Amino acid sequence: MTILIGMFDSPFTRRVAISAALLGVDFEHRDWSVGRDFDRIREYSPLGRVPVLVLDDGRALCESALILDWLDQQAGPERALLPVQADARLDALQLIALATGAADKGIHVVIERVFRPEEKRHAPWTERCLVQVRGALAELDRACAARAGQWLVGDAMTQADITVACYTTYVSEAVPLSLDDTPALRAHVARCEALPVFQRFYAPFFTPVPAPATA
Ligand SMILES: N[C@@H](CCC(=O)N[C@@H](CS)C(=O)NCC(=O)O)C(=O)O
Repeated sequence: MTILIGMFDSPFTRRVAISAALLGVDFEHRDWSVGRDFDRIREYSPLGRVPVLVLDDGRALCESALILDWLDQQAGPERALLPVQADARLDALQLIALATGAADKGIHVVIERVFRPEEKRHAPWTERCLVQVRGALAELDRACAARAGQWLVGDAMTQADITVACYTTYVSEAVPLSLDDTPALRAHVARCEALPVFQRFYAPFFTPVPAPATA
């Protein structure tokens, strides 16, 4: 049985779990923390990050974009969550890139808070990251406003909706950051988060405990 390693407060793990469920790919879940279970995770991925998807043949995929691609390959082009048609694919990838950038920069802010003692935090760096997060969210807000009440790309839910929702929820809870300035994005994310599959694979942000590597 395919194994998914990672906690669902990780937006990267979460988008994989939601996508797998939507595509009907079963997995066993290992609810391992990147703090407490760091060494155990590194037995599967040298990066010590989650998600990791361990396939039946023992291969361990260690990047959510790669795992999503594998899931889409299992499902085939008709059911794939990333659109196949060129324009739709580009639109979806652009939204995913913006949401990914927001999550990446949001994580920088979280790391400053969680891993650095207060006297070692560098406020200009945090401010810069927040400008970048807000810029990406504002662009996503415009995209959501243009598609109000609809899925972001085409007539059905795509990976753009899943990733935008998972990553925006993460940023708003973990940074934390209000979505009041991005009401269309907030509404779109709320619509996704209300779906049973999003609720099933959700855990509130859990502050990781930094753990040094043993080797
Ligand atoms: N680009 C990677 C990012 C994975 C990632 O950064 N995961 C976080 C969990 S939210 C992690 O494992 N952090 C621990 C670390 O980097 O040491 C992906 O999409 O899979």
